[in-house]
Amino acid sequence: MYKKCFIAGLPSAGKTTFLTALWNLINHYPDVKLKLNKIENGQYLASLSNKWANIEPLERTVPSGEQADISIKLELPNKTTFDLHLPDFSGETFQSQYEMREISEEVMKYIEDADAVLFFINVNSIKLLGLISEQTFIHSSTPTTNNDIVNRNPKKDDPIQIQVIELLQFILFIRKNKMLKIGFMFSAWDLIKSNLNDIKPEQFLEKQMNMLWQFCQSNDDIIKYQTWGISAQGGGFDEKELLLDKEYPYERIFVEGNDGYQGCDLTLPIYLLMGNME
Ligand SMILES: Nc1nc2c(ncn2[C@@H]2O[C@H](COP(=O)(O)OP(=O)(O)OP(=O)(O)O)[C@@H](O)[C@H]2O)c(=O)[nH]1
Ligand SMILES: [Mg+2]
Repeated sequence: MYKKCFIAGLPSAGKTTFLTALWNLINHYPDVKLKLNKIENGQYLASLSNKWANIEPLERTVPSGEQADISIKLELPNKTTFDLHLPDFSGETFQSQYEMREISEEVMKYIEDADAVLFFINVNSIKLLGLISEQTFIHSSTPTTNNDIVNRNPKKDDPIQIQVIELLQFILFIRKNKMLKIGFMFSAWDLIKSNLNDIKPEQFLEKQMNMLWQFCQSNDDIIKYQTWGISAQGGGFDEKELLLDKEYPYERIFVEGNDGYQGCDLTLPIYLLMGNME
């Protein structure tokens, strides 16, 4: 059996950190849903794994350093094995698709064939909403000048959820509206735990990214989605000492589902998203 996960996300969405943590976890932790059977080309993730274990920043994935096809042989609970293909694309690849309407044939092919999409969104890139009464407004009498409009920088100025919706529309278009299974992976979830402790990933989508939530609801004939809170690094670099105290690096990983699951199994979202493999 052969399965393909498409990993999408804007720059700094947490894609490479997830893949590196996943690699470390399946190599060292026996109690995962999908167990490691054999790695075909693990060089890339193995080389990042040390940095991750020592809480050192990973380098940005630049387009020339993309790993289009990482292949891992995994074992299902019923012992059958399958090859999981995952790419580590650069966030710039997705942003140029958003901004320039350009996409490489390689990425297009991956999108067409994918069994599921893991869409990474760094919660740190989302401005948390509050009540209108809590906001401080600056009332300006100066009308917006033409210059402001001309200087709009879509990558920087457009809200993340607008960019995500646009990218999802591209993906649906490329797949000719074939049913799309999406896992929204809210990365740096440790920041949410320390700020909005009891919010579940599904509520985060509905409350903090309401337009994206509505987009998914109104397209439920072609989109099936799940939401996950993911802390693949375990915390920020300012918490390094605390994180290094753990006996095994994988103990820092934190995954939260909507059904109450809280643990370190990064393979669980992949397993549940793929569905019907056994
Ligand atoms: N606090 C916290 N920060 C995280 C976590 N995971 C990733 N980050 C931070 O998020 C930033 C981006 O992470 P990457 O994994 O490099 O993101 P990427 O999606 O691969 O980005 P590109 O390679 O630019 O496309 C880094 O500064 C990470 O340290 C986490 O679990 N917690
Ligand atoms: Mg990366």
